[in-house]
Amino acid sequence: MAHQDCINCKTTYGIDEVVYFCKKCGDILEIKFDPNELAENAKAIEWKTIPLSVWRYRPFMPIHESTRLVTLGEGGTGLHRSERLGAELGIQNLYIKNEGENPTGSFKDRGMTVGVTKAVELGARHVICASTGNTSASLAAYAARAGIRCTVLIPSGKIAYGKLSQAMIHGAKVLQVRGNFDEALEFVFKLSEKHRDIYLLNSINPFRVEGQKSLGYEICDQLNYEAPDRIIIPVGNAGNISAVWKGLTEFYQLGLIKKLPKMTGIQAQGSAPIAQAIQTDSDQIIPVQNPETIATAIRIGAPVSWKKAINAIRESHGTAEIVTDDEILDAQKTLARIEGIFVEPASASSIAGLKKLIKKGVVANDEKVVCITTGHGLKDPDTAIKQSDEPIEVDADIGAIEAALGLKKAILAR
Ligand code: AN7
Repeated sequence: MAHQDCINCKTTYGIDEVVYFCKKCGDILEIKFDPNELAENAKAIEWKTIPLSVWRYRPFMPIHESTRLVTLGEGGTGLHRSERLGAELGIQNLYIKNEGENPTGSFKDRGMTVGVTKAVELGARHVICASTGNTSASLAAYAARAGIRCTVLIPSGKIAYGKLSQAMIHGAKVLQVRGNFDEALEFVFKLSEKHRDIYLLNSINPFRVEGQKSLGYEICDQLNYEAPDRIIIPVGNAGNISAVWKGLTEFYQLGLIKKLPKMTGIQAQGSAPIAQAIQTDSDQIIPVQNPETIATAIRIGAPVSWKKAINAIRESHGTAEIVTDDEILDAQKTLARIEGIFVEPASASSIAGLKKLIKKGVVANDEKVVCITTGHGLKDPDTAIKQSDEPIEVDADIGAIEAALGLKKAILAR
């Protein structure tokens, strides 16, 4: 069976042990499978019959066979060939992996279906997370599905309304902490240590990472087991880029893909400690005290999975880029207008990052690139409305409508 290993000192913990940080050195944990076991499990996958989804890869998930799954049908999101956007940006082979197509509208559902399934398996009746929005929306939905209690802590300041409405309607207890995300996260760590009956489901939870690794598997599956040259991902707490890399390396070790893509992380200016560490070739991050960006989902100053992310980027010979709010908004609008894909600002950072990297000559025009868009545009309708033309109010009269559209007056047949 798989086990939980400390990413630093390699201390091992059992798969059914409730432990969030290494008891020896305090670092975060990851699930490790014995490579032979993974190869054996791969044989159990019904590749031909089970559709694309997180649970297609059930034998690669650290969940007991008899466990009932808490699922809403996650994964299996579209990988959209984007010729028009590619032409606009100057590359030939561009794909958008649109994670907004998940049940609650973000990639978080991949991790939550596994995380909440594990929570129930462990007997938890109360789950908690801190969130910039999407994690709380997803956890609230899966907790409702499982019939267990849910508490979410969100930072003060602007929270995208779509996300907040989801956490609220699913019946989570929503606390808005007078502080930023990083502070809210510290509180949920403390609460779950102090009250052992509350199960922690932030992205340091390695079972969530296992669910999210399916995003890496799925991209390869959709490209016929030919990995792309590069995968570009918005980075906040850095759980996702780490998870995708884990999935890719597992497929590589199994011989299912022959090469590994360059992992490319994009952060927003004002919240970019990982990109800064990569660009300055540092082995440490300098946390940002008061992170700011219009992309509220990734307004995170002290990413907990930074070590895993830096490792993924360096090992894969990838890179990291920083984009401004204006670049993010411009990319959001372009994607919506050229490809018909509406994503929230944080998600558009992957497109903004790609544009910048092409301009800098880092991304070559013949690379096969997959940009991951992490959350649906309806999550944050305010930002979309602010940068679009307002509806034009007209009289209920054909002439008035024609005038507003700049059409010639209709010539009525006699
Ligand atoms: C749309 O919901 O951290 O690098 O608390 O919602 O894995 O943190 C959200 C993160 C990118 C960054 N895009 O992913 C939360 C939260 C969207 C997001 C990210 C988030 P990570």
